[in-house]
Amino acid sequence: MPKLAVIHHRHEDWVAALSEAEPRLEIRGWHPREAMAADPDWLAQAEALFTWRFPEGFLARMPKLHWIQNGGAGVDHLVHHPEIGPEVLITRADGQFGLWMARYVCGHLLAEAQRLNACHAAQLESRWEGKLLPEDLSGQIALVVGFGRIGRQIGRALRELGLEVHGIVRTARSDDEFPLHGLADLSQHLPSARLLVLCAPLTEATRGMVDARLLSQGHPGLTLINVGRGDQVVEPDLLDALDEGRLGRAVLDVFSVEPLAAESPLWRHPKITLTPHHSGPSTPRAMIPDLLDNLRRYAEGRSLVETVDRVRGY
Ligand code: OXD
Repeated sequence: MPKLAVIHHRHEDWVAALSEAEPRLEIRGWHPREAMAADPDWLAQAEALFTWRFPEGFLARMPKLHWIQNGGAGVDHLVHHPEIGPEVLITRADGQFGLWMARYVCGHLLAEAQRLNACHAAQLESRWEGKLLPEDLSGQIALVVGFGRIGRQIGRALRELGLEVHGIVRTARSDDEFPLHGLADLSQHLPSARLLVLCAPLTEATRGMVDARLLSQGHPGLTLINVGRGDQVVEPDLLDALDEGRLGRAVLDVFSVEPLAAESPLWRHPKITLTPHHSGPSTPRAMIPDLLDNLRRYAEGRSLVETVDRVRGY
């Protein structure tokens, strides 16, 4: 088993969970704030690091570092990190994100389609609103941008609700389950879509993809749900589109700058629902199976899974 350093704001939870799952592991953890004071001799011998973020200059303390296991799915903060040498392998883990995010997307879509706010308002006034019918989602089109494990699970859940799901990927390809279109054709599909879900990695191709040009193809019946990365949406263009009726509603879980500043106009916009980056919680319980698999592979000299292609960006 490799010596595994854990630099994480919840390092105690991760160290406890990992040691319980694999007692042979030599593991020590520190909060990112304490990392620079961590035992230098131990770190100098450690080959593997589990982290989300580490302090500047920290990797110089790990000259034997061979492998970084990211504590989440997105690796945009690591792929171009100047301190991570090309010899270091990066792996990602998405644990149960597909399930969590499918619940998130369906939950927010259904709240709207079942008119939960209007029902609640009517209830508060003891008003029987016989005409308050739910929206029929059958056959409505959902575009899911990013169709890896997470996107596919969201797609399957939406399909169960009756929607017609199309995946949007880097380049169009055939698939047994869903039509998959290239990102370059997204704007062409937008006019007929009821729902646009973003769950793609942040790369040069997806940065700023939801902008005024794309949204010019939108319409007031379109809902955007972003569980990917905030920088995939140009926030001023989004606000204009909502105000001008080129988008009906936006459900945002991720933002260019997090936590979102109190003065951001997103907080108070009547057509925005905003949540604190909670659509895919990275809990040890959900992630341990992925992490253990790779730890055992590493110990046995086998190739790791969920490795990141740093040129491609994910
Ligand atoms: C992730 C996240 O893991 O956003 O990418 O939490």
